[in-house]
Amino acid sequence: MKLYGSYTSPFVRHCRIVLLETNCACEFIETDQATSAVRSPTKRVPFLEDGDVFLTDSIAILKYLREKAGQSYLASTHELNQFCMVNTALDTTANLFFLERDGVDLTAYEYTRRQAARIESSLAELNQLDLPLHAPYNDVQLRLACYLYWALFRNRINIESHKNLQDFLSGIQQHQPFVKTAIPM
Ligand SMILES: N[C@@H](CCC(=O)N[C@@H](CS)C(=O)NCC(=O)O)C(=O)O
Repeated sequence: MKLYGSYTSPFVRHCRIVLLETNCACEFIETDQATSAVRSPTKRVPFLEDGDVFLTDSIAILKYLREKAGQSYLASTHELNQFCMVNTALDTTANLFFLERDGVDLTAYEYTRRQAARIESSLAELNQLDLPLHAPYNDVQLRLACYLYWALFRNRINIESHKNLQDFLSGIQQHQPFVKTAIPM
């Protein structure tokens, strides 16, 4: 099995955490944007190869890895909805990050202002979740931690007024699979 990705991507990190949690043997192949543009129709990382299986989105990859290990994945509608909310905030934050890096003034358009507002309202809602302070963590919580860590690393969000999120993030920074997949400094 081969996982293609970068060490900074929060989507890839979630897959790497699950590989560690499930003790699944997998080669990690560091992949830049030029390579993913050629190798994957989505032109993004992560993507995964396992014999005849070729998966091009972290959500499918996570389902594949959890099921291979006999574990459940986003089993309830409620959990799936929470996952979607975290993922929407992550996707939106990543889009604005790439747009700003390409020189777009994010305050100049109704669309980008609405994206920024979506991030703030999602963070406020996520701060209301019942979040654990130690393992075990489910895939909603792992996704949330990968998102918060990356968005803080990229200076895209401020969670000073969200104490629940801060405490959750402090706790998960003791979880070995999370520690071992930290963005290299
Ligand atoms: N929905 C995808 C999102 C993956 C994604 O956005 N990956 C980013 C890296 S963080 C990427 O490869 N972006 C390159 C681009 O958009 O050109 C997933 O969950 O795998």
